[in-house]
Amino acid sequence: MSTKSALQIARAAYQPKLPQALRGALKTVEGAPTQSVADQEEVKKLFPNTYGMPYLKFEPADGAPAKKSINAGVILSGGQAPGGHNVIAGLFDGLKKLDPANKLYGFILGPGGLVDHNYMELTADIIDEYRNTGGFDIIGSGRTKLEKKDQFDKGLEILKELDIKALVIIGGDDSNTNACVLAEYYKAIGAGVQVIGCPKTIDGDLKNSEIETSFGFDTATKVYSEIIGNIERDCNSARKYWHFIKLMGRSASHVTLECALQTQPNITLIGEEVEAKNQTLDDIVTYIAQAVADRASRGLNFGTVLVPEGLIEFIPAIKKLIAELNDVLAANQAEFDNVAADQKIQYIVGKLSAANAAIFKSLPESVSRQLALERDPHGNVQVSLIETEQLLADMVGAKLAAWKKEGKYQGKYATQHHFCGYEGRCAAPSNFDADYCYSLGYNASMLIAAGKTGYMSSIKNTVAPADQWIAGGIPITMMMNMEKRNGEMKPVIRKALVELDGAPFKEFAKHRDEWARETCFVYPGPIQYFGPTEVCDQPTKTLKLEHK
Ligand code: FBP
Repeated sequence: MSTKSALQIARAAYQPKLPQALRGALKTVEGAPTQSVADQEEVKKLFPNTYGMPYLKFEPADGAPAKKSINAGVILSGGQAPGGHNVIAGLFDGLKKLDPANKLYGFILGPGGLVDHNYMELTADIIDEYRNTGGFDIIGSGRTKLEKKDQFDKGLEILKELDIKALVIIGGDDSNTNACVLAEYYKAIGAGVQVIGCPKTIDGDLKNSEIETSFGFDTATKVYSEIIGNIERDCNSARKYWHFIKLMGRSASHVTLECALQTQPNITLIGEEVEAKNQTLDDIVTYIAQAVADRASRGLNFGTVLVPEGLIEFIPAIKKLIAELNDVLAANQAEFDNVAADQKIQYIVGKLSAANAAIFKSLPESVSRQLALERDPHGNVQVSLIETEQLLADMVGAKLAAWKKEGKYQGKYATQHHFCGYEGRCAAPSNFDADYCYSLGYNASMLIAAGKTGYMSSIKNTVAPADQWIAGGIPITMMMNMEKRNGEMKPVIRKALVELDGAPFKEFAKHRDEWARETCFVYPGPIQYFGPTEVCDQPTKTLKLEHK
């Protein structure tokens, strides 16, 4: 048995809070039938058995709590997010409440575990070791894409063997899209297996009118904000560096925006705004350089810059390049696979339009390789591996040097670079995430008891205290639209990007000029697990502003 820290020992005793409706007997209230967010006809055709189902809400009821004998399986899919263990603990406790004989099986290392029949039974002893801890190490996670019929059939073999009648997939937009396809398939063939999704991702981009936030966003942004605050304090003490800090979040800039609201850095880039303003890389560099020069003119040769991980994909010219790269790779996959490794880049350049080929060649080689060659199994560019913070810091330095020659800038410019990513994904969940995740998991067991499939576990009203949270289920097809993937139109959950007319962005935009000019840093400090509620139990600023 591994040695535990004092915090781990104290934290194990924490009892996560549940919404009122999940604390005893409950009844299921059906709402209006749903429609997909767009492309209704196409989505309906692809999901004839799970399209149009109603919203569900659980309400407290009189009488004895429900009973149901059923074994379930659980999968952790995609990137780690704080609170995953509590989803599993909540699911386990809910299943045992339904019938102490119910069993929960975990599939090892993500969706691949289902296909490869790699599993373990999760018993009370194991679950107790992981309550309120960060990480996904209880069963591990993976990015295998569950999308083919033979994978579904292989999975069904083991589900039948273990007498599993319900599967809970804990994942982001891609994984829940796959959960939905799986639910549809099992329903269509009468497999008798329910599939329920849970909204996970630190990126915060799996949300909509019914899913207020994905779990992990709260804890990860608090960890990053602590680190940024510490850097800001160092920056304001030494007064000699510009710190460029890249923040995780593959596509949307929610993580960066939330951290900016918490720490008030000098400059924050928001990918969605870059795209809306049709900015080039040079526009971004000029914007930062001007802020640096302005502060230097007042003797302030230091500051902090927040850079969202997905920035590069939002620069319109690069977005167009990536779209053409995707089409080129999809159309020529077989031939491309046979091209020698050192010829691949040349091969791609030869297939691109002249405009995109020129942009491609202008990028540093490390960036162009990432864009063209190193995709994850879902076809996503692995932006966490692109050193945008270094690229921007260097380009700003070059611009300032040119301005110095022209006599437009006098100042000192020295930089430091940081990447806040993996250090936040497995942190011990904040009270918010501990409660939210446990509720999501427990709620999933109630959706199973209600016989539902193709639903995502939903907990709403999350800015209120936990006992007032609203538990229920949202049909996953409701979140779908059609998008181009690997050269083909596919049904996928629509990603939630930062809305430029939304309250969090507007709040940031109201203050950013002052934050750039002055030094308005805020130092949030570390997550607190014990103490006054205003210190320990606050949801993110994003959530509060969105639900003001
Ligand atoms: P999910 O969408 O699977 O939750 O992953 C989020 C994320 O942490 C992104 O922010 C990041 O770009 C990516 O995973 C990194 O992936 P990997 O863990 O494979 O390096």
